[in-house]
Amino acid sequence: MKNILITGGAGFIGSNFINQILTNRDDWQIINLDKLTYAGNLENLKESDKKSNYTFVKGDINNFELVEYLFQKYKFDYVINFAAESHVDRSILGSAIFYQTNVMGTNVLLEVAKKYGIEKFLQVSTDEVYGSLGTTGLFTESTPISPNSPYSASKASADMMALSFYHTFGMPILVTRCSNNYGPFQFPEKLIPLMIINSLNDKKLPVYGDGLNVRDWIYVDDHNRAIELVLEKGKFGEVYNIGASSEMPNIEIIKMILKLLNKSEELIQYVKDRPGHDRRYAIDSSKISNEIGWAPLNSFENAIAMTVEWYLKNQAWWNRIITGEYRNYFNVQYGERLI
Ligand code: NAD
Ligand code: TDX
Repeated sequence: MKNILITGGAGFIGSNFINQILTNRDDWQIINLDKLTYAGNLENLKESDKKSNYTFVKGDINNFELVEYLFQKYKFDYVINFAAESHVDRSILGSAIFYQTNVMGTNVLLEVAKKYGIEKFLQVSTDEVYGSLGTTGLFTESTPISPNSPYSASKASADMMALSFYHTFGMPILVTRCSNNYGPFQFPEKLIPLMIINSLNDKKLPVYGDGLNVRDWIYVDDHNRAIELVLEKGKFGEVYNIGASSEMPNIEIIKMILKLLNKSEELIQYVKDRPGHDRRYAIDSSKISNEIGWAPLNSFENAIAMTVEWYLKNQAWWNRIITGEYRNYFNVQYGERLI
């Protein structure tokens, strides 16, 4: 049995990761440490919570004493750090919390892991640390780091810091840099869920700038399988890019969603561009594919249809987010389990 600290496991990618792992294996004891910011939703973990090898802890990765207490109690073998402020637009409105959580919080996890020892520490980073591409080319692991938003600059700091703990202290650090994810349980501030939900509510679809910014999309389960494999087979001190070679301009995705929902393109509304809006991201995943044997299993065409279907079937889930009711879930379910 391995004891694993997962941080930010009540968010979109982390909750999918936990649900997937606990369905597929029983040799991991998972402790999920999550602050439950606006982006954390314990309803995502309803099924996992029934499992005896899963424990939720409400808390902040910045809380050194709490993190230390958890390391003493559970003697973690692995740490997977998903916890972050993750939305670029919010980082433009206010950057302080991005540095607090993404940089300082990661530092706390690294320092405590250094103090108590750890078998593996995986830092979940992003392709946004590479900055923006022109019309051609791909991000490889040796593309220079050149983040453009307060969000991506904070993620770049965190992953550089994690790598510095490998070089300076010999810690067993792994870093993954993935492209844009989509799938179930994504908070409806991000492009795909926002466009699905607005379409269903016949609300306007705000397209930033000319709608021709390109992102490289990956289904969340493919990202999470890659994380599991990197944890198993990755080389310490190395970075692994993760992407599904699925580049698309935003407007194309929006039109695809409208078509799947049988809604009119008249809902599209071009709005003022995001300041500093990166033009294009595209990932070269040949390293993880050659060295670790990972490849995505889902095509964009199938997985976007599955995702639209999921939001159609789970209107109650996103309605509780829109009304704010999801914030009560912790008090109802977990009040007595606060430490
Ligand atoms: P998310 O915003 O949906 O979830 C973040 C989670 O972290 C939430 O549950 C939140 O409550 C928790 N959290 C925030 N601050 C915390 C703190 N101080 N202490 C403890 N928990 C805290 O994010 P996501 O989309 O699931 O992204 C997860 C990770 O993957 C992030 O590190 C993000 O940078 C990275 N990433 C995301 C994408 C993407 O497309 N969403 C792509 C590549 C990498
Ligand atoms: O209303 C919108 N209209 C719009 O045109 C929103 C929310 C977004 N967009 C555009 C901006 C981007 O070009 O769509 C694209 C995708 O936007 P987001 O969903 O905000 O994602 P992005 O900024 O690309 O960042 C995401 O991918 C990398 C995640 O939020 C990050 O956490 C991850 O690291």
